[in-house]
Amino acid sequence: MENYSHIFDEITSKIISLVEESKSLEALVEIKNKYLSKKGEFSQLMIKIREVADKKSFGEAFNAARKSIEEKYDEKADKFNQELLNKKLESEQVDITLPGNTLSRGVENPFFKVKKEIEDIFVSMGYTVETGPEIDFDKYVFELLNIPKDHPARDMQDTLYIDNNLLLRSHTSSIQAHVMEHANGKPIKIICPGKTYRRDDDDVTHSHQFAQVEGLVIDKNINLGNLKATLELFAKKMFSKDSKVRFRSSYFPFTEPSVEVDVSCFNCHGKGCPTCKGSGWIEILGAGMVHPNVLKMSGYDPEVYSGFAFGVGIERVAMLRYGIDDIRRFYQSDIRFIEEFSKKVED
Ligand code: FA5
Repeated sequence: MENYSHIFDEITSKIISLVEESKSLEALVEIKNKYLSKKGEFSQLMIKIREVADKKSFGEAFNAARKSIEEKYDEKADKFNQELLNKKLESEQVDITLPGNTLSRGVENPFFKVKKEIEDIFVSMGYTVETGPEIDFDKYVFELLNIPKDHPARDMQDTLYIDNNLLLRSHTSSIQAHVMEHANGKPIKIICPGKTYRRDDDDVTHSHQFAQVEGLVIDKNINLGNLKATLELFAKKMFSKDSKVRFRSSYFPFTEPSVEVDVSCFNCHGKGCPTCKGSGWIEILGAGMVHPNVLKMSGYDPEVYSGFAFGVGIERVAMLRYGIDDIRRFYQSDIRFIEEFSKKVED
């Protein structure tokens, strides 16, 4: 077995001392290109293998020399890389004790807060939540609710018509009509929140676009007492434990009897104050027993089934609940209003 290491000794120690003396990563790379690349001076020595007898020993000597160069090279390259990293870390140092940028927390608009609270109260009483189309057919908004064409009650709920038959719904009672149509004469216990539209002049308590929550219960033996107990419970949960409700007779074509419902003033508890304009009561919704014609039109036998319905304005409830003086504040996107409201909630 021949020993060929002498062929590589000189160049190996030359390259190793160049590597040791190199002052930068770039200089190191230059050495690599010059000696160790495919065409490099060191790599080219391999060609001599053609001339030697013991090719195995030659290859081993070549590889041993190459290994010792590479070890030195890697050691030096690691040293340069570590120096670079240290420099970078020093220049990019972050003071983790500095205070961070604070993000201001969003606050829920009182409208959505109250909508959710109303839903929660009725869901806890076993109601399910239904929705319906905001653009609806005349049939559902009026006719199935016992308001035929040319009925004077249409004047109170004038709205935007897309054509003779299609319109922006003026109340959420239209959702009742949809649900009853698909219930196949079975009992119903639902609430229906949603946007509504009317040709009303905007003022502090009226908007041309507002929201209501409709309630509808249909079953055997449903009576006005059930309606009163339900709304009383709603008022107690929504406003205050000692809230009372008062029924005043009213008129809606789709209920008989019909009532306007007042809640005892949560501010003065019935004594009379500016909030309730001195009366001790505040009107919050319209309600009544479902009219026999409405039951019949949707396939219920009024001799067997009865029901109650109510419709409450969400903004009006929110205004009473949080002392908001103008309904238009809900739609003006004024951040100061929301901030003011967030203070009230935290108080
Ligand atoms: C109705 O809309 C009936 N559909 C309610 C109903 C349902 C009665 C089921 C019987 C049975 P009314 O027009 O009174 O009724 O409106 C009901 C509530 O919506 C009002 O009490 C009020 O809270 C709110 N509301 C009505 N008009 C406006 C308006 N322009 N802006 C804001 N809220 C309004």
